[in-house]
Amino acid sequence: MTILQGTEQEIVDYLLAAEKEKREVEKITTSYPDLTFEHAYKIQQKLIEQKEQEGLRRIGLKLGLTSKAKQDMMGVHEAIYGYLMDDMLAPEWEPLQFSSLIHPKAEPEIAFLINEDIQGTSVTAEDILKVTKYVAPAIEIIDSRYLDFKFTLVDVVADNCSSSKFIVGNKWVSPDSLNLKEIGVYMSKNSEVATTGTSAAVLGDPAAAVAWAVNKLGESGRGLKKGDIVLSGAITEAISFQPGDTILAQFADLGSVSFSSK
Ligand code: OOG
Repeated sequence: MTILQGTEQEIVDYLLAAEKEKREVEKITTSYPDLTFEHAYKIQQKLIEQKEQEGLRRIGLKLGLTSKAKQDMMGVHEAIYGYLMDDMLAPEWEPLQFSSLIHPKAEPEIAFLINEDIQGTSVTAEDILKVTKYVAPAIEIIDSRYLDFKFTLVDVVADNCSSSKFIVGNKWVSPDSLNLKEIGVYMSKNSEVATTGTSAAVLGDPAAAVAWAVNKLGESGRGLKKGDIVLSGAITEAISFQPGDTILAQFADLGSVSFSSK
């Protein structure tokens, strides 16, 4: 698994420039068709380190491609993960600046607030629930840096899994008080239902999805830290929006979360 040091840096610069300049770019596998999944995570790591050098802070993890439907669409059998940085957390009460994004889409997800460090390679959903202080309704805004949101698995992993912004609702509840596998969700755009789903779409159980990610991190001696937020993966398809739109995600037992774009 050798990749030229310069190539990694070149790709990181290319992706960060696209994000900062808010423009779509051709996917990296067009120029580097031999990149592997392992390379993609190395590039992602370097991209996150560069963001840290620029003053941003890691505040958690996000999962992607957790639903069977999305995995089938991409022809893969595994979920993916990326990092959440402090500038991605958007408050519910402030309009989201559309002009700061490229071609964003919204997805309803369940957020986990982790209350104890956890690391390992055989972590279970039960272990995750034990270290989760609260779960909360969330909307993730994905904004792939690639042209028309078209990419391969390698491209999307290198691009920190399309991470861009996220909004967490204000109802935080203990995971003991609900059945996380059966939370019905609908998401509306301007008060019309845009999509519906249930939390079981996330690898059968969002806590199992978080356990999957912890086990993946564990393979390279990493884990989750007390205070981390984890977005456990999209429960429905992603919905596009435009300036002026209001998106609301309503979760059974968990309340709602919404944002407006301007
Ligand atoms: C990749 C990220 C998707 C999810 O929850 O499935 C994602 C994409 O851009 O589709 O975050």
